[in-house]
Amino acid sequence: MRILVLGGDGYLGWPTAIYLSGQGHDVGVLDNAVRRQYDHELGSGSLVPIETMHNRVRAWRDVSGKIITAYHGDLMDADFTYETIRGFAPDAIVHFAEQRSAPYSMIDRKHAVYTQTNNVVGTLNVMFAIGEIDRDIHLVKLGTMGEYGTPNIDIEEGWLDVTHKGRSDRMLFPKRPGSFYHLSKVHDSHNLEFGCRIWDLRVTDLNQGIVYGQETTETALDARLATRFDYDSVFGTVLNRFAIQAVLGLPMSVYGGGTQSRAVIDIRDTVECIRLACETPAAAGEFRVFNQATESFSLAEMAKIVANTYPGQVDVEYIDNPRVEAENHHFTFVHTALESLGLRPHLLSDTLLTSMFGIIKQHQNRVDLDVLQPTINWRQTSNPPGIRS
Ligand code: NAD
Ligand code: USQ
Repeated sequence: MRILVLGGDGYLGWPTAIYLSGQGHDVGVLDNAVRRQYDHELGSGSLVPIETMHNRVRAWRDVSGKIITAYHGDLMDADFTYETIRGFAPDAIVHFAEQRSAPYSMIDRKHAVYTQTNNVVGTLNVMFAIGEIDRDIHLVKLGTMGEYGTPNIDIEEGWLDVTHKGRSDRMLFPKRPGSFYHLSKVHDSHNLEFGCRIWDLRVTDLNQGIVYGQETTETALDARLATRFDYDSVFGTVLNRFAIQAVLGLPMSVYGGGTQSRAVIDIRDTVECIRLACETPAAAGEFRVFNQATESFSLAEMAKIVANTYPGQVDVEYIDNPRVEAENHHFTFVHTALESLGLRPHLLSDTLLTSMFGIIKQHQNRVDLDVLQPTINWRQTSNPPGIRS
């Protein structure tokens, strides 16, 4: 298949692109490198050194003999988006290209507006391009488990059968997300479901849980193929941060009481889920939703697993929760669709954490301790301090 990976320079987009290429697909990557600009803005950076998008593509050609076509540009630029899609003529588009940090979207008005504009308008441009150029292109869109929030009923895969006052309907599962970023994903989901109804688009919305890990089979082939590894309090995600704190001998920063539960997934399963979704496209007019997560834990349980796996003493520090989120709640979610397509999940208890510790040790001299502390408080409309320029 011809597969265009939007956001192909990011944490997940790059390993996905080389995985799909390694599996025999013709792959293109599109990115505007804005993720690297957020690093400059925040004074942070990837723990593991990463090459530019063009160097990565060259390195992949050297290592595998396969060509990935790179497009540098912004999805907010409709002409560029249309031109790229017309030129590459994909069978499937995998859309990772959004501002994906919840804390970043909560800094202040400017960052909330940027996040929602970038994400919603970028997705609308892709949707219209598919609508005008070729409606058979299957759009595989990254959503997030956080779109659902923490409802007091089990979370289904996108849709809910409801009977109300004697009448029944199949409805989009109600959403109650917890940040302006997560809200942007809900807006995308609604726009895409509408596109399926009016233009017969084929869309798979992948409501992914929190990803952990840094290495896939392909990124491990050559140091130039490494993907980024974020540990700062804005872009670093919880399990990756806990693993880094363990190696540095710092206490793991559990926000609030640690009873919040979250869905998680191993980075090696992310790339496989994308392959499975691409190779079994949604039907014309179908808005298909998969919950792309394999397990869930409370934050305290995650900290305990990291502490038990790390060969040394690790402490936990309970920090006043800078976020507004339910701490005692029901959390059960259905995740059978991808497994029924053939996903064989790696579990958190598997070996990945151990290999992460090795990678972290190798690069621990690059850590800037200042960027580890959380500085963005959900209760404030403006969070200037702590954001370093
Ligand atoms: P990332 O920030 O590392 O990668 C996103 C990439 O998209 C970046 O390289 C960025 O430069 C690019 N991008 C952003 N806006 C763009 C635009 N307007 N035009 C062109 N390129 C643009 O993020 P990631 O962690 O790889 O996440 C990828 C996707 O998966 C996101 O949509 C995110 O919401 C979703 N997701 C991530 C996780 C996670 O734990 N990392 C979990 C669930 C869902
Ligand atoms: N948390 C801590 N300590 C930390 C960092 C976070 O306790 O040091 C807590 C947060 O309060 C939250 C949970 O861990 O309850 C998850 O936080 P996170 O920063 O790891 O993840 P989140 O903000 O939810 O966002 C990440 C990705 C986002 C993706 C989402 C999947 O950045 O792109 O959409 O995970 S999900 O959470 O399922 O919506």
